[in-house]
Amino acid sequence: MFAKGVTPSETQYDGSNLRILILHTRWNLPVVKALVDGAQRTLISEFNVKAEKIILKDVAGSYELPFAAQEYIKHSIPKFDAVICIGVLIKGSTMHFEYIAEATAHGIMRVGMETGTPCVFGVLTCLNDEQALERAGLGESPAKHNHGIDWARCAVELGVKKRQGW
Ligand code: DLZ
Repeated sequence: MFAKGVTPSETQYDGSNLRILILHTRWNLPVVKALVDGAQRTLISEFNVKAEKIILKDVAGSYELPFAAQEYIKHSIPKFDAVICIGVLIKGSTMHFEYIAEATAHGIMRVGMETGTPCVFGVLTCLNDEQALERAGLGESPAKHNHGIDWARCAVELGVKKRQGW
C-alpha cells in the first residue's frame, strides 16, 4: 500500500528571510480560515518565517484570486518571494463551479508564470461540504488533513529556490 500524497523534501528549507503573501477568499470563510491558519502556523513553526513577513489579504471569491494576486505582486515593495492563493469551491447544482474552478486554476498558474513569483494553488475544489471540511482538517473523518500545511511547504520551497536562482 503506497502512502498517498506528497513526500516531504529531503532538504530543510530556511524561510527566515522570506516574505510571503497569503491571499484568501471570504467565500466559505470558516473553512478558508482553517486553511489559512494551517498555512500560517506551518510557515512560522516549520520554516521560521517571521510573522511580520506573512502578509494576509482577502478577496470575495476564488475567481478574484488571480487578478488580485497579480496586482499585489506588481505593487508590493519589497517583493513577495511566494504567494499562496487560498479558496474553497463547493459544487452546486449549476455549472458555476466548473467555470470558476477552471478559470481560477489557469489564472493562478498564469500569474506565476508571467510575474516570475511562485503562486501556490491553494484552492479546494470539492463536490460537497464534507470533502471541504476533511481537506481543511475539520469535521469527523479520520482521514482529515489540513492542506494549508502542504501549501506552506510548497511556498517555502519555491521561494527559497527562486532566491537561490534555482
Ligand atoms: C459565485 C460563486 C459560487 C457559486 N461559489 C463559490 C464558491 O464555492 N467558492 C468561491 O470562492 N467563490 C464562489 N463564487 C464567487 C466567485 O468566485 C466570484 O467571487 C464571483 O463570481 C464574482 O466574480
